[in-house]
Amino acid sequence: MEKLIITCAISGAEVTKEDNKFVPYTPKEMAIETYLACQAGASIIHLHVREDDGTPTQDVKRFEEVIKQIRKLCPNTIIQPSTGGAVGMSNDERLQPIQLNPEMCTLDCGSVNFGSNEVFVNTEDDIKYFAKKIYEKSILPELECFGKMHVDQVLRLYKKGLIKDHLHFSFVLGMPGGMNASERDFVFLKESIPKSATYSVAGIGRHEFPLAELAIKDGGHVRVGLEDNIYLEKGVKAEGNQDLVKKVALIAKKYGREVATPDEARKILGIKV
Ligand code: KMH
Ligand code: ZN
Repeated sequence: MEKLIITCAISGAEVTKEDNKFVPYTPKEMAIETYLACQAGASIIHLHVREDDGTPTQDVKRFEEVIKQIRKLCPNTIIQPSTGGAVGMSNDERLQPIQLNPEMCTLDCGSVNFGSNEVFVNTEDDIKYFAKKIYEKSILPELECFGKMHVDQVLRLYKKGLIKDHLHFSFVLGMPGGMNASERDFVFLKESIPKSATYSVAGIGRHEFPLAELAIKDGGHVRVGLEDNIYLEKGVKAEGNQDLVKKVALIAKKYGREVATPDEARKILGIKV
């Protein structure tokens, strides 16, 4: 089986230090969390940035500073800035980090209920706009799908040539308001994408590790991190992102999946080294 790409979503935009004190806010904290996660086996860092007080921001200058600090410790890690940002941000605000020409970034492929009274809005026109800007810079988008209709949305735009090869999906499952993370749901999604595509899973909360195990067995890839889940196991908080990455690496070992280095991940995803 192909080597396993582990992505670590170190911070997100919503989770706070009150939820888990290891959630990084400052550039230095982000660099240290990245370093430890990469030492544990992560080859991609899914990156949101924050102000020092934890407020989410898509400010390009803040991304630049965080990436500069990360690069000092992890020169070869794949950095995947979020273009999702936080609910309520404008499209151009969200797109700011692509100005830094990262190798990858996220592309959110549909709207979804978020929390109890918010909607994370990604209309078809928004997706087309993001895709155009991302492909203009030859960045590989990770296609964030919170449900089957988002996969269908990708395939419609792919047929029109607006979303292009290589297709790398991220199935973000188990979020209230999104699609469940059951085995049946997972199978439905992964059987819906073209054979030439790759996928990663991101299980939210208690779904993180069961979903990771399904993907590992199937030859898919995995995202973990404090953005998605703050617990190592029921009632035990992770003491940093590296705890979550280590746990996935152990599951991979159980199934004989080797963990990919950043350059191996680039090869699997068709990113030029
Ligand atoms: N924070 C969410 C509203 C992404 O990074 O592309 C959006 C998100 C998805 O986390
Ligand atoms: Zn994110």
